[in-house]
Amino acid sequence: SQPVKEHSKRRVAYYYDSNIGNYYYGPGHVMKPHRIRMAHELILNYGLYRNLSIYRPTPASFKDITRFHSEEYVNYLKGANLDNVTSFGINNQFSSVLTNDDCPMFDGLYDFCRLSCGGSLAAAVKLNKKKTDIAINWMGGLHHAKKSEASGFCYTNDIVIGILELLKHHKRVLYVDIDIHHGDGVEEAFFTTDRVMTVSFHRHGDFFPGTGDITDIGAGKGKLYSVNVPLADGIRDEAYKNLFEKVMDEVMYRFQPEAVVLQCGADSLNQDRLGRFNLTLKGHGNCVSYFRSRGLPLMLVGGGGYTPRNVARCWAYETALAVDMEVSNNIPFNNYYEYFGPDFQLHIDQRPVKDDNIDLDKKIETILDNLKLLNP
Ligand code: VJV
Ligand code: CA
Ligand code: ZN
Repeated sequence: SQPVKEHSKRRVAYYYDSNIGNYYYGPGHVMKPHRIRMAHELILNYGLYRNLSIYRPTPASFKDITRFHSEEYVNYLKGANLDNVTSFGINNQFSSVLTNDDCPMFDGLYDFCRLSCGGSLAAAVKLNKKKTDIAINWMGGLHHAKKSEASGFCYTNDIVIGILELLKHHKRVLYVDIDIHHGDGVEEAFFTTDRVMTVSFHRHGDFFPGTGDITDIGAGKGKLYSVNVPLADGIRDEAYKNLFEKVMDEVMYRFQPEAVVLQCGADSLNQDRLGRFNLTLKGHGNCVSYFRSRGLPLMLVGGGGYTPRNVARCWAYETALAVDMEVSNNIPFNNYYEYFGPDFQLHIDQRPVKDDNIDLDKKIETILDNLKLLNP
C-alpha cells in the first residue's frame, strides 16, 4: 500500500563523538560504550564515510535533558561523581538508583548522558529541517530511562528527547524497538498520546524489565497506540521478518506516521551475552531496509548489544544499508581487527538452537485485530 523506493538515494547524517568509547561502566559490567567506537572503526574502514555526513553533536544541555527528565533527577546526575556518590546518603531519593549493579555511578556519567542525548537531539533537528533523509546515532537508544529514574543501564532517555523534538514538525511519530528488551521508558513517556505510536519486539517471560505484555496497548487518548510483541527464545530471521513486516505494514497503514525512530538494539542477534534470539545481521538489518524503503524521515539509534564484536558488525552493516553501499564480507583492517577473529567475516551464522515460538500466527492476529480498530 505504501510506495516502495528501495534503491533511490538517501542523504544520511551520522552523529558520533570520539570520546564515547572511553566511558566505562566498571569492571565486569556488560554494557561497554567501547562497542560504539568499534562500530565507528568498521564504518570508516569500509569507506562508508564517502556517503555519510559525519557530525560531532553538541552535548545536550541541562535544559535539553529536562524536556523529559525532572530537574531534581538531572541535578542529581550532574552533581553525582565517584567521590560523593556514597555521601549522598540513604536519605536521598535518587541515591539507590546509582548504586545498584545495573546503573552504577561512573566517571563522566553526566557527560556520557549529554553525548547520547545530544546525538539524538541533533538527529531530530536535522530531520526537522529536512536537511537529511536518515539520521544515525549509535550512541543513543537508551530506552529504559524514566522521568526520574535510571534503569537497565540507561540514565537519560535520548529517544524520548529526540521524539519530543520531532513532534515539533511532525504530527505523528512512529517508534519501533527491536532491542531484545521491552522499550518501557519510551512506551511509558507516550502511553497516553495518539501522536506517538510505540512498537516493541522483545523477549518476554521472566526477563528484564518484565513489562510489554501483548495486552498492554496504551491508555486514554493513547489507547491502541502502544503495541507490544512478546516473543520466546530462538526466533530466526525468516519468522522475525514475517512477523515484523505483517505488524509494520498494518501499523504504517493505520497510523500513517510522518517520521520514524528505529531503536536497533543488537542484543536480539544470536550469540548475544544477554539475549536469546537467533537473528543474523540480515534478519536484524531487514528492519532498517524496511523503513529505508518507505522514504519517511528516519532516525536510527543504538541500544543494547553485549557481544561487542557483533554489535560493531551489526551497526556497521546497518550504516551500509542506510547509505545503500555494498560491503565486503571480509572485515577491513582496523584498530580492533583482532576482535573479529578467528573468521574476520562481517556476517554471523545462525545457531542450531530450537525456536520456542509456537504461537506466532495467533500473536500476529491479536495485534492486527487491535490495529484494525484504528481508522487510517
Ligand atoms: O535483570 C536485571 C535486574 C537485576 C538486578 C541487578 N542484577 C545485576 C541483575 C538482575 C534484576 N537487569 C537486567 C538489565 C538489562 C538492561 C538491558 C538494557 C538494554 O539492552 O535494553 C538497553 C541498553 C540485566 N540483565 C543482565 C544484567 N542486568 C547484568 C548486569 C550486570 C552484570 C551482569 C548482568 C552489571 C554489572 C556486572 N555484571 C558486573
Ligand atoms: Ca524491544
Ligand atoms: Zn536490550
